[in-house]
Amino acid sequence: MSCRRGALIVLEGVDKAGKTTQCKKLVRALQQSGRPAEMMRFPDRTTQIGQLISSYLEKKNNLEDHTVHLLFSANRWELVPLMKKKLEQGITLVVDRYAFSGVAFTSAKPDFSLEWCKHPDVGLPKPDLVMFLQLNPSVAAERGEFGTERYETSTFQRTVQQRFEQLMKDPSVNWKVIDAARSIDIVHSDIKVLCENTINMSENLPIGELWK
Ligand code: ADP
Ligand code: 2DT
Repeated sequence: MSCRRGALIVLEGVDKAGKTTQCKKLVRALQQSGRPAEMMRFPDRTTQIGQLISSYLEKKNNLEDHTVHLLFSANRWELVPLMKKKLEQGITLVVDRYAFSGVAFTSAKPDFSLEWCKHPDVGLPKPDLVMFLQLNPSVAAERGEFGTERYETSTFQRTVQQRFEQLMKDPSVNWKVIDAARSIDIVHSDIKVLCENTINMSENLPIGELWK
């Protein structure tokens, strides 16, 4: 078996920055160039924990704020064995949101510190690359109305953006900021180059541990 592992690549950013569009396009491009790649997203709403989270986001149930934070984290931990298996098989994982969204969204609520929010995710597989799709809220607004899910308001999203900016000051994470106001194709070509370099650089390195 080949000892070259796949890369763990995460896309983050506020609502409508283009994360889902770019994840799908990136996976297709990597596959077409002969590199095994799969997409994942968090929250993964298909598991039992994911279903609880999904009905919370749809405002069908109410959960206490600490509790839902821990559920989001548990939803990542429950997928860690599968993620590690795929990475070890040489599959690159392109992930739509990860622990950074977890921290940015909960810490945008009153009385939650960044430190408290990070704790449950300490030790998760560390992404080899985290791309932050940067988009001004006024440009995001032109991409359509907010939906009806929890957190989908411009005031909350502005605070989330500030929390992401705090997280991006951490040099232990390989952050790259991408200007997401450009066309889908131009953003994609930037992302693809960054990913190909990351896949080549990380294939012989062990998978790291986040925030440890
Ligand atoms: P996110 O996953 O970050 O919420 P999406 O990928 O779902 O964002 O994109 C939100 C909307 O914006 C979609 O209608 C999508 O087609 C559109 N969109 C995505 N990227 C761009 C872009 N670079 N320029 C213009 N519209 C875009
Ligand atoms: P989408 O399914 O549209 O991406 O929205 N969130 C996400 C959290 O509050 N904590 C987390 O750990 C994660 C991964 C961001 C999902 C919503 O859930 C928020 C928006």
